[in-house]
Amino acid sequence: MTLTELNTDEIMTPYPDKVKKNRKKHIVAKTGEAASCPQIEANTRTVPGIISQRGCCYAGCKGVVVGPIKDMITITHGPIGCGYYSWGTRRNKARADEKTPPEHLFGTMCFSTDMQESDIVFGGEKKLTKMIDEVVEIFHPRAINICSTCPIGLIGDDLSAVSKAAEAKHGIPVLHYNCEGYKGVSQSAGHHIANNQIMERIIGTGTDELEGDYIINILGEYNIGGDGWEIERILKDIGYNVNSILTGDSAYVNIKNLHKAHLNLVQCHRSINYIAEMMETKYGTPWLKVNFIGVEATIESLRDMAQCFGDEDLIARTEMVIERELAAISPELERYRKICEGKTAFAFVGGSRSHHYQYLLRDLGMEVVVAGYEFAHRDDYEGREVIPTIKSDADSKNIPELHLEPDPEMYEEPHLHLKMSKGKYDKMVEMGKLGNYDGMYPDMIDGSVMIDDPNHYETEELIEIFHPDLIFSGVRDKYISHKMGVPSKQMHSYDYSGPYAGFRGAIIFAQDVANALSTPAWKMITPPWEKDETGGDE
Ligand code: CFN
Repeated sequence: MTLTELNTDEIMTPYPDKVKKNRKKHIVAKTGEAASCPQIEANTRTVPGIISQRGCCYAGCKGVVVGPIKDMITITHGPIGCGYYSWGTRRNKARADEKTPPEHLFGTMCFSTDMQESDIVFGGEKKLTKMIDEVVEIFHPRAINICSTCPIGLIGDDLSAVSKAAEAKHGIPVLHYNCEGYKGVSQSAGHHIANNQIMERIIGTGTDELEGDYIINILGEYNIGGDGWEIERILKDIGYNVNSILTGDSAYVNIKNLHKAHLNLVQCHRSINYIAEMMETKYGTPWLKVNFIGVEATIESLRDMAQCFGDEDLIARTEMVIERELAAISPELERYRKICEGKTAFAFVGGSRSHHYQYLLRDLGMEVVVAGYEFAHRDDYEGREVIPTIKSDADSKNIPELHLEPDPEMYEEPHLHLKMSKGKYDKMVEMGKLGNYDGMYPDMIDGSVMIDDPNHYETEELIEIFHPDLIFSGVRDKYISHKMGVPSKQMHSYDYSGPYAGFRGAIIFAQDVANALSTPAWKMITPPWEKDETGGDE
């Protein structure tokens, strides 16, 4: 069934009129008739009382963007729960390398000021200062992040003053983020705050001369389950020099030199588009939207990159690596494809994966019939060309933009290292020939549904209507589908599996999906709609 046939009102029946009016704007069905995406309401406040899947501003800043920087100590200034629950759950892996020895790896540790009642009453600045002193004395980090939680904003601790004093005392950068959980409407505000601070305080401060041609950064890749390493493996093989992956397995010492790269790749646009755009303004660094989730998508992204640099050798080497990788994975992929073909799925993830994973599922012959984002903005659904900038976005109102000018000393002619002029590049993007991973709607199949900030109740209703074979979601809604007899894969942390990116990742993903689809246990569960009212089977 498609949502057009169903009529959204039917799902919304139990809602009060006001809620119904609100939620209707967040659901869009794709019909063949609509030439472009109908407007979808996004990045607005969740209706209070609704069990949303969203996280908070602190989660977006600390958990998503700055937490994974492996050689910085990130202190959660707040009650212990915020630090504890954001500790280790995202599976952003990191390891030592020639610039970052093991004693500078802090990603597996959790640092928090553990604010108590008396600190809330009398203020937590002294406690934070003491913690910084201790952390420096014990661990000697290269730099420190301090992330605020809700109560810190409410009691008004002056993080700026504490950080400045600590910098003067210890001689290392101490960055603070006013990312109190309640700011904005979701994680998205936290991404923006983190992007601004990294741009202002870290990028551009490095003086290393990076060696070689084709120097790139991969922005918006967090190395969940090792995704970044698989991407890096492929790119290095082709001949690229990867300066830094932001922020998966990244180090402060590399991020300082981000501006020395020739091209920024943007994997997750939602969490890091701000840095990509600001770097283009300040340093002239061009950026390309890519997607390394899915075999075909990976191939297209690799070809796009080679096109940008325009070097014949690089193009030839790209094709060679593609051919070799395809030969290695195709037989196994085909085996799993036989199990997966024709099956349907839901994809409910944050702000980028619900779109990116549609390519990988399509490689397996599966289609996503309902896709939802927790906190995406309208351009993630509708595409940048439809909505170039949306000034009314809830989080942009709360977060001051950094107004950057080109830096005369560091600004390079855009596309200097690329064979393609800026004009040609822009034209090719416009024609959909490069960086074509923009907006989810164009990639959805006819009769499918896009839903913004889906909640527990709507998830149940949609499962009952569409009967998907598999649901990709997070830990909060995973068990809703399990109880309904539908298997679910965590798309945030991959349920201890991964990597899923690139070529080798596709095989691991295919195996996990095929396993989930073939597990007999799911057939033994009677879904609620097949039970009578007393809870017994009909
Ligand atoms: S790794 Fe990314 S890909 S950064 Fe973002 S929007 Fe989250 S933590 Mo969970 S899986 Fe998710 Fe995206 Fe970008 Fe992850 S879809 S919700 S804030 N996300």
